[in-house]
Amino acid sequence: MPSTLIKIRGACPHDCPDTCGLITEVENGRAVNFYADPDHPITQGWLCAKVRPYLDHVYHPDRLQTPLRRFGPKGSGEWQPITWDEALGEIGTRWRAIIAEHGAAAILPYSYSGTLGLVQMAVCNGRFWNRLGASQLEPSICGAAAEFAVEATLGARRTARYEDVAYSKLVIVWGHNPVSTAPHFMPHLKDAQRAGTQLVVIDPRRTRTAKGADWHIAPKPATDGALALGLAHIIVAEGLHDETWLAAHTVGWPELRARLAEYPPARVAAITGLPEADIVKLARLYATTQPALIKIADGLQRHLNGGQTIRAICALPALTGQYGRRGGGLAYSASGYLQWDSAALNKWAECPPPARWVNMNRLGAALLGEVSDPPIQSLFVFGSNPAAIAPNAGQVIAGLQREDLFTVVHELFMTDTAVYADIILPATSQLEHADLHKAYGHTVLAYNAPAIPPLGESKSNWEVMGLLAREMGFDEAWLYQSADEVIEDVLRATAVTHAALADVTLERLKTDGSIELHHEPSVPFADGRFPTASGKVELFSQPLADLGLDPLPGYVAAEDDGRNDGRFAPADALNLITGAAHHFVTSSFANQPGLLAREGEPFVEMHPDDAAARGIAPGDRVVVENGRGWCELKAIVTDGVRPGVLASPKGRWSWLGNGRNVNWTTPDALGDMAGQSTFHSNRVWLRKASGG
Ligand SMILES: Nc1nc2c(c(=O)[nH]1)N[C@H]1C(S)=C(S)[C@@H](COP(=O)(O)OP(=O)(O)OC[C@H]3O[C@@H](n4cnc5c(=O)[nH]c(N)nc54)[C@H](O)[C@@H]3O)O[C@H]1N2
Ligand SMILES: Nc1nc2c(c(=O)[nH]1)N[C@H]1C(S)=C(S)[C@@H](COP(=O)(O)OP(=O)(O)OC[C@H]3O[C@@H](n4cnc5c(=O)[nH]c(N)nc54)[C@H](O)[C@@H]3O)O[C@H]1N2
Ligand code: SF4
Ligand SMILES: [Mo]
Repeated sequence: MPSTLIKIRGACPHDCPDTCGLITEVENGRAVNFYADPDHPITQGWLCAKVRPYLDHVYHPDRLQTPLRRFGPKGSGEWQPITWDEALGEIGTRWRAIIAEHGAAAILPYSYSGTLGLVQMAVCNGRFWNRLGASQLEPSICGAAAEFAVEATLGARRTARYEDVAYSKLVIVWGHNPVSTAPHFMPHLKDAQRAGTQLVVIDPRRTRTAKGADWHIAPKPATDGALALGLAHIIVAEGLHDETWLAAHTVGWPELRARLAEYPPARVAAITGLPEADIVKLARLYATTQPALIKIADGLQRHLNGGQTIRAICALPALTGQYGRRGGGLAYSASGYLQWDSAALNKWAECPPPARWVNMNRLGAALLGEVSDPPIQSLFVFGSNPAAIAPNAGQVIAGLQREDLFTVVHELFMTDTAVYADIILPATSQLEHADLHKAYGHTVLAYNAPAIPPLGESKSNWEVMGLLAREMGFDEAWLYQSADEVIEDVLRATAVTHAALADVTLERLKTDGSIELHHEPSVPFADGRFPTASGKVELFSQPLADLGLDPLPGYVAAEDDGRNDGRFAPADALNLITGAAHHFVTSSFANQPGLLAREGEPFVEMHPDDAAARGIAPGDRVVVENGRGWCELKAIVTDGVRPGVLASPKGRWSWLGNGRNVNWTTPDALGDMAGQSTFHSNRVWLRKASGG
């Protein structure tokens, strides 16, 4: 009998603002073709280099297919396949004993961005763990400070539609690399450039995005706050600001104006390492080329002073009256348009109050005793790979090696983290489970229908939550809904406060695949209303003052000390930046041979002067190190990074490389707002590897 080919529509679950529409063609239960949904308005029929070969990811020979129990010492890699019943029974037995001795707060779930789905991520982060009374994880590894700073200043995260860049005469992409990290913005930007839009990129590294710019400006890392205030200083000194707009739409302008006196061009040049003339030129360009769009993401703020940096940048479109103009303003995130109803996600009303919050950036320290009373006795990891992606990896791994820590990892692959588990549970891929996706770059909602049956005995996150709930004897119906019932439940609850969802039903999502939600006004803040307490742009923020933070945008020189224990000469320190790799999404896909080949072996970029001073030649093996740890990389010598700066992409798996990746050096100190990670405030020293 001839087999039939069926087409299933889905959505990309990965941590990327584009949330593309996908089509999987299935024959006899096996996915045979995979490509972009031509009808999805953002995707426009093409996928990025990472996800195009997705079937190699789904059918990777290393996919975990059964639950495993460790039988050798922790991390020894000795595993015995067990049944789901055995795995769940063992988890239940261990947890009941831990709860009896320490309380459920001794159990910590750790998850982040393996998938961004409503069901498999948002609801799985909430319901079961809240019912259990487990510790809560503070989700601060990515963009917490920027989210906090933008909301404090503008009231909400809203962003222009990608295609509206056609109206921009000037675009400043500031500490963001959309060629790699928001690829579907790029064709719109390229079209605008062809029509005459000028592009400025501000980044210490000449990224793929910077290579396509009219002007690449490379400041010293973490000095962007001073740069923004310096630009503001010049704009005001030259009378290029919009006094009328400021008077009508902001609070705190007089106070900010007084502060700007502290940022004359000469001082800003000294702080940023940029020529004074460039700062003046950029200020004039920004203030006189309108509409002018500033586009940021999260890499820029992964510094000790990241929150204030974003506050200072947010002030610029206010100063020039660019908020609310099509083609102007700030492009950051669309997340503020649609926030899932928290009660429906979390079911707080029927759960014990939150036990306590553990900052995910402090995982190593938390496991090693920083969190006590009760100490963390069990860790349940899903949708994240903390041994590879969390800062200060040496501490994280020391924590994971604790013999008395009961660690369960729910994963598709034997990751750096799974290696340290007591029990591993096999997880489904996006092609094997249902979900609903909103995006952080746009407002298209997309349903992901399961295309193929789960591989082997793998199960989805939400299915596992139900099994854990049964094991723990919970009987609330909302722990046992199907994925579709969860979607209906959350959609219904969220529609009460979101008019855009009024006619969105699961049925329609299933038929249409994706639905574009329309918000009024379509240009953010075009109605002149900002959802802050004052209804205006809060240049002065009373809520920040109440938290003991600087209520005005400011710049603080905050540098990591590299935990220098006296072994390293302070004058030789360099700043290591570890942003996105083009072919991986953090550590996802960094085990896929085709993508690994395209990315090449783990490398670090350095300026020729810094290489020469250390006797390093291109291609040499080098050690990047500080008091926290070290890792070995291949030297790329290039003027694409400024002197004093090293760049090495994040996401490498340690056990596929040298046993260590860049996070052995990164700091687990917290930033100035919202417990933010500070990966890029990383002071390191560089030397040729012995024998390299
Ligand atoms: N291909 C790919 N795409 C991804 C990811 C990935 O790993 N790979 N990760 C996803 C995730 S989790 C996120 S949060 C987003 C992040 O998206 P982006 O923020 O665009 O990506 P990053 O590379 O983290 O950071 C952007 C740039 O910030 C620069 N930078 C660092 N410090 C400073 C500074 O002090 N000043 C200035 N001006 N620039 C600085 C870095 O050099 C880098 O080029 O991307 C998502 N998309
Ligand atoms: N040095 C350095 N480190 C960084 C950063 C940096 O800039 N520099 N950036 C940080 C940022 S912005 C982020 S967001 C984090 C991201 O860090 P993570 O959130 O840990 O993201 P990934 O590395 O993609 O790992 C996700 C894991 O989830 C698994 N997974 C995927 N889908 C599912 C599923 O449905 N169920 C289960 N159970 N598992 C699944 C994948 O196999 C993968 O191993 O990394 C941070 N790490
Ligand atoms: S990672 Fe981003 S660009 Fe690539 S397919 Fe997914 S959503 Fe689209
Ligand atoms: Mo992120």
